[in-house]
Amino acid sequence: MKKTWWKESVVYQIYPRSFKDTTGNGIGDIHGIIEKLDHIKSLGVDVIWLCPVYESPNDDNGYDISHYRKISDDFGGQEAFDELLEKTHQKGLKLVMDLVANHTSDEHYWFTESKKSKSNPYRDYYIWKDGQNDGPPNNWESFFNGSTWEYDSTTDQYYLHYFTKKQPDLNWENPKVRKEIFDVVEYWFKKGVDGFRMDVISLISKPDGYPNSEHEKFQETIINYYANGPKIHQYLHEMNQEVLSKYDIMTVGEGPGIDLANGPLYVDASREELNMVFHFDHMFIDCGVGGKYDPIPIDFKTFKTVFNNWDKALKNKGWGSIFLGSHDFSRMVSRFGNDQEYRKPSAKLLATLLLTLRGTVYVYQGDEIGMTNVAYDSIEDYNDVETLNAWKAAEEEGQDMEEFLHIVHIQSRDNARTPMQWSSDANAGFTEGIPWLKTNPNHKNINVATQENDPNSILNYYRDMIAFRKANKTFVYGDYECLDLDNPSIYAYRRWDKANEFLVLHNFSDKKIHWGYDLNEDNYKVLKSNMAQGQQANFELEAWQTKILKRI
Ligand code: TEU
Repeated sequence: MKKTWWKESVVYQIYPRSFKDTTGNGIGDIHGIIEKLDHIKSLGVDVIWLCPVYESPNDDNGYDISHYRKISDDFGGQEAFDELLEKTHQKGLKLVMDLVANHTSDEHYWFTESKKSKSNPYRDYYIWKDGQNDGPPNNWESFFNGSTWEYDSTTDQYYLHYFTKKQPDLNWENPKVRKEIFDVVEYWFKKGVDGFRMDVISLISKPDGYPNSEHEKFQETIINYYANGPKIHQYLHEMNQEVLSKYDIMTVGEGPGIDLANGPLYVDASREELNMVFHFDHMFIDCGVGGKYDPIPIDFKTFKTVFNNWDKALKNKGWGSIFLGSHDFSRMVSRFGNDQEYRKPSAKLLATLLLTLRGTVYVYQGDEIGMTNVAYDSIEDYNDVETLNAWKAAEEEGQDMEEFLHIVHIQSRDNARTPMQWSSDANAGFTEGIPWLKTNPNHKNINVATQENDPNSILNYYRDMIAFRKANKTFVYGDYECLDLDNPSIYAYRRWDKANEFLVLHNFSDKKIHWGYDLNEDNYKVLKSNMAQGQQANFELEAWQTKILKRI
């Protein structure tokens, strides 16, 4: 396995809108990130990934870009960005941006031109089709509810949008579009940016003929029609050859429909496409037949199996990404841990899981202090377009809306977008104005300032665990094997290389357990745990205890 900086990196993901506001307008900004660079550096991470900061009408909070080369004034504009890039590098950190190239904003110049006439030079930058029987070209549904087709009377045609109607999909078939995007990528590399996270990159190649979906489950429509289209690997290889391979940068492609079978194709180094991908196998684990807003309990064995299968699929073929949260999902401690009685140990347990698996580790802002989901009393307090559209659809279907509000509490993307909790002050020290999204009331207890001075805080545990991973490369490159897969409460695995062998035990339950596996506990020594050790046997675990043991 070839060693590289990005394989050994821990990446810190920032959702700029919610990170730190320095102007008092209630919206986080780039100067806020600059102000908090010491916090980021103090974690021991290597790379910052910034969610989109480009000019955007913000229909989907920046995932609808109206200018790929302009930094939004809401965030401080180009000057602020240049300063951030410089200061990030001065601190020995790298900066990765978000490339949203499956679609643009409908306010992007290419689209406003494209709309004008069938003969406009930008017409083929997007996907325009005639309707069928007085309706859209086919029965496809968008990620955020409703048809993927929007009618435009100017030319009496429909355009495709997998997300909102303000996010028209680009036509990657058109070589001019590909060239434009490659140029954008190169533009930022020349400025010194260290890589890209590529938004829904799995969706850029559309299926031949745009056939109707014959599947009822949305997830199946994604897999069978939207994702991994016939030319996806051709396009990515082309991007690699045209730009990516010429710079020492990192790439991580995000996308629905990336699975065990096709995942390795994206990241197999010999194919020269991307470095890593984010798959969603563990993130959609609680989606019922009706999708995300029809949640089902997480099956623990399935959860473990996802990590096992991916490690195996990528072994010797590519490199993985390890993450448990992002701006698109509820908070990891609320989802995979216990955010009530066991919030502190379970947040630390999940940190240990992240930092002891094979793959590049991604930590989402706020997870380093164990931020939790929020539960606003009214839908009025929610902002996320996915949540609001799901709400509208549920209303139209006549669902019990009190019950649906409860589902929103569990699943809304806004759970991860509440302002970063810096202190117990008003608005968590995030803004001196009115925050664009209400602060979680628990910021009085859960915040950076309080945890800073507590040696046993989640924050200090992250610092310690990140340093531990860096000091023990076995956790980066070493082999991985899961033990006792059927155990309903314990996630146990070995990590080893020629020099070392470690055993990691996590108790994902509210009960004390003595792990009765056929291994001699005396052959191990406990190196780390998320709680103080009393007179415990090596394989004994309190509720939500995690232990890293070394084979002696
Ligand atoms: O997300 C892609 C994606 O698959 C999401 O729509 C996901 O299904 C959903 O968020 C789960 O709740 C990316 C971005 O991360 C997301 O923020 C954007 O809204 C989306 O693409 C469109 O650009």
